[in-house]
Amino acid sequence: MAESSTFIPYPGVQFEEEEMIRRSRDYYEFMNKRRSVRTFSDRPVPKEVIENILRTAGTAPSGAHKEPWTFCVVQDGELRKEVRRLAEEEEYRNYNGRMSDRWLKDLEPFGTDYIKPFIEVAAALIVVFKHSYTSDEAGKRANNYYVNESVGIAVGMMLAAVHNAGLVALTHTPSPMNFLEKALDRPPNEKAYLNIPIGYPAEGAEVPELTRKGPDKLIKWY
Ligand code: IYR
Repeated sequence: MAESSTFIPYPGVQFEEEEMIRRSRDYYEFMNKRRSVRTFSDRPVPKEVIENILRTAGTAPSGAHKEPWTFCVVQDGELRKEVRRLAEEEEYRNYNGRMSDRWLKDLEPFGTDYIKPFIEVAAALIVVFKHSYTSDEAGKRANNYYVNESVGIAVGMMLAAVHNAGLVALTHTPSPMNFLEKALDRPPNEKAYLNIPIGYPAEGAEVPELTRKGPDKLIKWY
């Protein structure tokens, strides 16, 4: 919406109840097949596909429609090598002292460690930045609202779009993540939020066996 409060008719979609039931079930069953994958193929993905996935993320709602996000697509080999080096440096310290024993135990079923080949291998690395504030044209600071919520929703929609394209992703959280701001030369209002390799899964990729909360645990009706 522009500065003014112009309203237009909602141009949305509607379905008959029967179709609504079918579509909602089909979509759940489809999304229930999404998994985080840690081993990627280096097979390239068309630029148009990446762009469509990120445009989908950009349809997310945000506080006061400030759209407080930037999605950086990193494909350059040298830059990815550097990002991997910096990420592994932090992760090494995480796995060797910074994470508690309990945390390490909780991660055991997932087989993660500080070595992160996917940063270099996957078709693209999507580094998501949140805008803690925005600078307007005059260089004046403007506020953003509910930034974490907004960017989290956008990333969720991005993950659904990746799955819809038949690709896989991993929400990687090197911590601290500020090395990404420097490596990608982002402006001071942008803070790294998530590092998300996307692409084809490696041949024979495996994922940990897990179950999801059923509706009785997931939902409380009042
Ligand atoms: N950031 C580390 C550790 C890690 C933490 C959680 I919580 C995970 O669900 C998975 C990994 C890493 O990416 O290896």
